[in-house]
Amino acid sequence: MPQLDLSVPRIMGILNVTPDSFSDGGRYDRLDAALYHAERMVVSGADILDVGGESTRPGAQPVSEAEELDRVIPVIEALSARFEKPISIDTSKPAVMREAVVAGADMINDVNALRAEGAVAAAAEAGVPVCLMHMQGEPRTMQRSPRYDDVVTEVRDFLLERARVCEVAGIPRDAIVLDPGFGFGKTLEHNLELLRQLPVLCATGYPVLAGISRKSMVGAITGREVDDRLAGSLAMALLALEGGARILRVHDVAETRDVLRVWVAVRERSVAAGDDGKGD
Ligand code: 8Y4
Repeated sequence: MPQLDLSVPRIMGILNVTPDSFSDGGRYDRLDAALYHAERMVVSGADILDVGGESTRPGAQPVSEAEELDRVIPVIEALSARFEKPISIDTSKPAVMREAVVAGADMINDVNALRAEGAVAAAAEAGVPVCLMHMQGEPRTMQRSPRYDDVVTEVRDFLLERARVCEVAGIPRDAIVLDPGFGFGKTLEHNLELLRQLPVLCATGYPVLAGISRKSMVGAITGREVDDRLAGSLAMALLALEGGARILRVHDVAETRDVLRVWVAVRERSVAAGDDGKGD
């Protein structure tokens, strides 16, 4: 990864720029709220800021290209002017990928693994790293009846196939991150098996991103509503680190940073060596 050194695991902070998040006011209100939240995450130790303008929650409605651009571009411009941190753009739309990178995005995070027409070419031309995520079905209907013969093999083979397509299009091998897509067309059992077998995905040689924070799998295990899933999410984050995850996509940056510090101290012995774990 040219932009991002993954010799230690990194924290990706989630920055949703959707009308339901932070603010129901006008555009400046929304920009202001997003910048405030981004600053909190940077101070808390986020290594990457993941900006998303389309809700990908189960059952969510799609948003138009114009609306998505309108939401994310001003935020990316402001973030890249204010902070040194790499910015990723959470989108499946080629035009949003292109414009986001022009505005200052350093990475493309696509829950659709660049399957939209023109997305692989847009990412290759943009020249930034990509995160390819596995999803069965589409957000509106994916949780109705997820089925696999062998979830780990199917997810891995899908991701390797997408990585191959990217490499053929000219995206360097070291600019590709894989993600099993927790909660995207998966039952609790599928999610748990993917977490248990995360080393199988890591054995591909590509860095692996895990997005678990506050998701329904945490709710199903703990019986907690979405705002009370911090402890469960942190436990899952630690398990993902143990399984080899190199990027954690999270809401709660400060708390996850402490989990990462603990993991680094135990597994990499680098606290006494003066590494503060912030990676800078
Ligand atoms: C509460 C809040 C409960 C949010 C659920 C959610 C991933 C992702 C999402 C992921 C990558 C989400 C954009 C779903 N999840 N990108 N995006 N990996 N790479 N739901 O797992 O956070 S959105």
